[in-house]
Amino acid sequence: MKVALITGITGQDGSYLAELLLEKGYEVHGIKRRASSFNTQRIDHLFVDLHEENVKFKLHYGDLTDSTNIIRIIQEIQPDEIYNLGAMSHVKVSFDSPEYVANVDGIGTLRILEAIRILGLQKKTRIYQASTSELYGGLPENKNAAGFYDEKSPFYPRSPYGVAKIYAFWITKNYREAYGMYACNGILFNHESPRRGETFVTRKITMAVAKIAKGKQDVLYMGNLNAQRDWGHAKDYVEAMWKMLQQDQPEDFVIATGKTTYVRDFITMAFAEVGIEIAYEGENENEIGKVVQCNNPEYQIEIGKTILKIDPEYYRPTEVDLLIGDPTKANTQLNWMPKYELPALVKEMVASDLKLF
Ligand code: NDP
Ligand code: GDR
Repeated sequence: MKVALITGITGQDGSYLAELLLEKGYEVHGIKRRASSFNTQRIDHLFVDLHEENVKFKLHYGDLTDSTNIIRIIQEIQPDEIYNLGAMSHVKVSFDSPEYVANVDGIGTLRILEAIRILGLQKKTRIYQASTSELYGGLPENKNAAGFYDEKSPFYPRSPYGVAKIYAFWITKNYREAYGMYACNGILFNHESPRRGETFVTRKITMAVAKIAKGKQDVLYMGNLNAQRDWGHAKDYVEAMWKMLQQDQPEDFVIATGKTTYVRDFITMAFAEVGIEIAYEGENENEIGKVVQCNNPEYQIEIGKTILKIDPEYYRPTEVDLLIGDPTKANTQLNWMPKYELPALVKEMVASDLKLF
């Protein structure tokens, strides 16, 4: 039986990955942070009584800022695979706490790699590093000839988060080359789900759609509606993470859908799920969205009501305008294909939030 350790197991991806690995017969360990209130909602359904025999799912208290604790946990578990998903993952928040982000998202990765080296596990333990399309920074001139970002495109990060993750990318590559470790970077483009954190743009929108439809929220305040993202489903993306660690040789892969969508179009699609059509008026911070029609008799929304406004508070000091990835290498070498299209993802997220509220 293979043993896996997941940092960031309480997050969106960690929860789907834990489910996938348990299904595949792995013994799954996860690192969770001590918090003053429960932070395990996404994985509560996986818990088993530790007094039972053959327990295959176990959590350990820890933090990526604490080397001794990381070394002890890895020594105790002797994992075959480590998935380093733990991170302060919010791009806008990284401008507010840049030093912390460097410590967790950058040096945290080094701590894992060093733990493997100190414990002499470089031939046994395979490592997945959660890299990101934020490394590209969305510079148009850095796209390939076909208009996509791929494994060869230059990096130009545009936030403290992106800069911390670029350190993690290169230190992972360096340890692979210097010490022969099986260590891979998955350069994942945005991926979402009903379990997406509530302050990321897609989930913020689908929650607001559900609340506005049910009369529990008046207005959705947004930042830059003109950003474009390549959005996939987290369930598809965790499968790619696992596949990356099952190859003969460790390599880095772009995981994306190859399609990009404006934030404003995601909003339109999400409101359409509850039968609300909106029209946009104005430009940038003067912009508002008004109800044009509501063809769902279940929801009593007044025609002409303003339900969307811009709040410049949500703008970033430096923005990544457009992301679109080329997943050809993953398609061919990993035999990885996304099963979800964006309309199905939007439908699932809105339906889930309607149930929640
Ligand atoms: P989430 O924000 O949902 O989860 C982050 C996880 O990291 C949580 O379990 C969180 O714990 C944990 N964490 C935060 N700080 C620390 C710390 N100091 N020590 C240990 N653990 C910590 O992120 P996602 O699941 O969406 O993303 C997973 C990884 O993939 C992240 O590294 C992210 O940067 C990266 N990524 C994500 C993409 C996406 O579109 N989702 C795209 C590309 C990369 P807690 O629950 O206690 O906060
Ligand atoms: P991103 O995701 O920064 O791409 O990072 P996010 O959903 O936060 O933003 C996407 C785009 O939407 C614009 N936007 C808003 N964003 C938020 N959060 N809130 C708003 O109100 C809002 N209005 C407009 C943003 O400006 C941006 O352009 C995510 C994270 O999961 C990272 O950890 C990961 O590495 C990358 O995706 C790939």
